[in-house]
Amino acid sequence: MTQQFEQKIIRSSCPYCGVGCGVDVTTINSVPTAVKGTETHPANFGRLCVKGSNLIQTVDLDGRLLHPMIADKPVDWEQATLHVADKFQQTIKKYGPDSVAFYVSGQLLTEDYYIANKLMKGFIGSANIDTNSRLCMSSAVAGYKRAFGSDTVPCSYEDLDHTELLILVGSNAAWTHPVLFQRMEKAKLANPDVKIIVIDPRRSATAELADFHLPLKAGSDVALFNGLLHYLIQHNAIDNNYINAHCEGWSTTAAGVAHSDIDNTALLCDLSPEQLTQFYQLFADSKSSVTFYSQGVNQSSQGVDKCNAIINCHLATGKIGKLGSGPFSITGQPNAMGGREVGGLANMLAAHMNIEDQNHQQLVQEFWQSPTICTKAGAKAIDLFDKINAGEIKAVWIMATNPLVSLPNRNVIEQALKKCEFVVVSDCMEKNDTLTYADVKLPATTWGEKDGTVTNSERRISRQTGLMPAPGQAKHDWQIIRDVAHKMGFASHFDYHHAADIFKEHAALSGYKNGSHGHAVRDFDISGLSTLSLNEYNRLIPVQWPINSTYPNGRQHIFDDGLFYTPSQKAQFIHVVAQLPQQTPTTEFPYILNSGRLRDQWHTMSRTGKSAALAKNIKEPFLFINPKEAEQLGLSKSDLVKVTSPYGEVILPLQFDKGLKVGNVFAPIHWSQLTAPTANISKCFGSFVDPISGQPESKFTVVKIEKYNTEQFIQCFSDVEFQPNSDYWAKVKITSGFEYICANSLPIDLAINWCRDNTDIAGDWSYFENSQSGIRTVLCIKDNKLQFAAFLASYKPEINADWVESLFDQPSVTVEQINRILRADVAQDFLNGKTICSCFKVGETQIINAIVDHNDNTTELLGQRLKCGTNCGSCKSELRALINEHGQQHKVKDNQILNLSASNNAKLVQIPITEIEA
Ligand SMILES: Nc1nc2c(c(=O)[nH]1)N[C@H]1C(S)=C(S)[C@@H](COP(=O)(O)OP(=O)(O)OC[C@H]3O[C@@H](n4cnc5c(=O)[nH]c(N)nc54)[C@H](O)[C@@H]3O)O[C@H]1N2
Ligand SMILES: Nc1nc2c(c(=O)[nH]1)N[C@H]1C(S)=C(S)[C@@H](COP(=O)(O)OP(=O)(O)OC[C@H]3O[C@@H](n4cnc5c(=O)[nH]c(N)nc54)[C@H](O)[C@@H]3O)O[C@H]1N2
Ligand code: SF4
Ligand SMILES: [Mo]
Repeated sequence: MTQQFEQKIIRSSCPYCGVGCGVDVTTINSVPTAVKGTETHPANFGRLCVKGSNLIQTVDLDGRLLHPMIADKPVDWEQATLHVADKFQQTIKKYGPDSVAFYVSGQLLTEDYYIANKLMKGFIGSANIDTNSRLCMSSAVAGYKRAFGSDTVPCSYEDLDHTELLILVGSNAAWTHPVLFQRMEKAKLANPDVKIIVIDPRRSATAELADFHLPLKAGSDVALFNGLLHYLIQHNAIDNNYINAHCEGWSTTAAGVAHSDIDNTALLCDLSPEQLTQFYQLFADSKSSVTFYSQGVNQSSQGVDKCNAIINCHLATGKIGKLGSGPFSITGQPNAMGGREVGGLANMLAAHMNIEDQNHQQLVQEFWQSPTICTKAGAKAIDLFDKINAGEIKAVWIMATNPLVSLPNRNVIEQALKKCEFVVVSDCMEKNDTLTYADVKLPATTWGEKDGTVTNSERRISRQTGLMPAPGQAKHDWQIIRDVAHKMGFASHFDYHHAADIFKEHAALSGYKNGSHGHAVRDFDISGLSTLSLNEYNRLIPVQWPINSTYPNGRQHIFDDGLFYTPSQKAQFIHVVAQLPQQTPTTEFPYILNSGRLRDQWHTMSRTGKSAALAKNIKEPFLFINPKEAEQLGLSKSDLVKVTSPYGEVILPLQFDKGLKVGNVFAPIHWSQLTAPTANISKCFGSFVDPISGQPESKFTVVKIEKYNTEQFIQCFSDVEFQPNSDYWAKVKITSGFEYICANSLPIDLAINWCRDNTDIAGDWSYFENSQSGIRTVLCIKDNKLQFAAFLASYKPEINADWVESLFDQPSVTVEQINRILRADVAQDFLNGKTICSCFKVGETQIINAIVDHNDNTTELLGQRLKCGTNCGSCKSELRALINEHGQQHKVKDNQILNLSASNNAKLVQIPITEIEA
């Protein structure tokens, strides 16, 4: 019998960030084998970043949850959904609708999200449905709503191509929105007059592209933008016509910044008056500007005010609703926007309607024909878990998020989940920190299997498409919710057979009683998509909302007519007052801990953690500290430190980062109980939230830092996964196994026993002590195949993982290779240092050599020589940083003037020839 061979190219979208890139996936017999960016998708025009490029490595079934489970025993779907429905109904009957809650995710598709919200708000009758987007963009939503009367993102990616001035505030787009970042880079290359400013207390990878970086004091953004407004007023850079025609609240807001002069602002922001003037003058002089903001703005106890301080400056200069201008909140998750559209937050109704507006309540109930409708806001994320702790919420259903790792104050969340009478978790993975506390585990499909739509940061709706069948008994989230709704007695209202049925209903609701003759009274109107056939839905071309009879093909510049969605149709200036973050450093906790993302990992690593390629750049968590500060503390690179806040503690290796302000440290968010149990940074953050949005202050907590003493570091490579007995350990994937980095003070005289006891691998074990390097090596070989290798030393051995991995990949190893590993004698080809370019595996040492030896002082020259940065381009910021650090601008022959800053406006500094290296 000949085997059928079916190759297809299926169009979908990337499941990671809010850029929302289109992907073309090649499948062979329904197995995805290759991925490339969709040339025609307006979000990426064919580009993908390193995460998108490595998607294929993440679709295996390792670790997947494939059966519904009750109390850790597999059950069938009938039992599982009946049990969930019964428990929820009993709880509601006994304690009322507000005794139950859903905690969902911006990583659900719009269809999943829509019916979860419908079930809770229209049928259970509570608004206790909140989402991890609360931690992500709820401040941005509240900021827009205060200013525009609606949650409308006024910008498009095309604005980035046409702006004169791009201001990135609290955004590390080089790592977090890489494809957009490359678009910014391209715009600057095309027009060198374009200025880019990065506003971030930390010199991030994004700052490498900037004309200048303003390292403001953490949390001082309101003061900075109030200072800008003051400057604009003082320098007659205000658009009075625009203000008079289209805005309200100007006089109070203008009067409110009367004291925000340069000197005061400089003090509040810890910046020099010159730095401020440079920024302010550019804003005043530029005809167009985009302020692109993300978590450095949103994740703050003043997040909403930060947003309005930014929006105020755009309104005051009329820089909104025009090509190349606007306050652009960039969303993180692939479908944070879809969640906003369906009303998936506890303080919203569906289709951007207001939860406390009686007309809207009536309208939604009428449309849903529902027995009830919520009439007040439900519990926002932090309150939701507090209410579980207080015993008010007794049953919770968590979907597509891992709150134990991502919510602040882990100890409190853990306590809540332990206490909660009934915890249901829908996830695609078998294990995560939150699943540990689930009474019921429901196996969900994930990217590659799911079908539906997502909306990206520029309001563009795209299809995510199933590439392969659901594995095991996994079901789509919408199917799981539908089945539970049926069991709760709401079958006729949840009669959906395909995601398209839900989408069309959602689209119809957005247009329901929404103005007449195509003039929508509510911003979110996609009624133009409410009659799609299944075929049209499947072939939906990415389109920006609104989509209605006035804008059948979408609308790019939503406020181009100067009309807003407030009762007066005027935009609102909001008077905001700068405040300090909720905590202040003390003698006990003298440091400010900031947290955020790394280039190659996604959140709690449930997906990116499967990719060996993505583990190459940074493979363990760190506490980044300014080297000067480390010196004062007597700490050296790669020491372990204990970081303690008033809320919890973590143990992390130290890394130096000269780009950190003194007194500030930074740690990535990605590690959990499964990957580095002492490194979950959310333990250190308190439950401080913005009073309006409820978004936690995840960028600021006070901490103390102490050296954590250990005797030895162990770097292990293993065929099998294991739990190292170690004070600290971190795990990453290699192609055929795992790499572990451990540190402990166990008396491991018999290192070989430690390795054997921990892994339980049966094979031939051998041991070697290299007296020269001090590295002790333990090996296990079975049938000539390498099973395990560990390198132990009193310092971090940092053996090149590519080398060991290449040996693991071989069916058998030679005696010479065995001897080499025993001596920890890395083969010559692998002495390249830390991987910088993951696509072509180009190491730091190679890059530095090219810069130093060949004077390759542009990313293009490095790319020509080593190929680095020429595929996805995600590493270009690091290439630029290496050029800045090692490049020999100093190799100047004559007494030349050196421009020490990338900025054309920066002061030129004359360097005497004697200080210049030969
Ligand atoms: N590689 C990768 N990309 C991602 C994600 C991921 O996990 N990995 N996650 C996605 C998601 S959900 C999100 S929300 C986005 C987040 O995208 P970003 O917001 O760009 O990323 P973060 O690293 O969280 O934080 C951005 C910056 O805020 C700065 N910051 C801290 N405090 C302040 C402050 O007071 N003021 C200012 N101005 N800046 C401050 C930090 O130093 C940091 O550099 O990324 C998305 N993209
Ligand atoms: N200190 C600190 N904390 C933060 C942040 C920070 O910057 N600093 N950032 C915050 C932000 S912006 C965000 S967005 C959050 C992110 O934090 P989380 O949302 O908690 O993190 P994820 O790892 O994305 O969790 C997604 C879960 O859904 C599962 N999953 C994947 N696909 C599907 C699916 O289709 N269906 C179902 N049911 N499950 C699926 C995955 O296996 C995983 O367990 O973290 C927040 N926490
Ligand atoms: S920028 Fe990268 S992670 Fe974001 S959608 Fe595009 S490919 Fe995916
Ligand atoms: Mo996010």
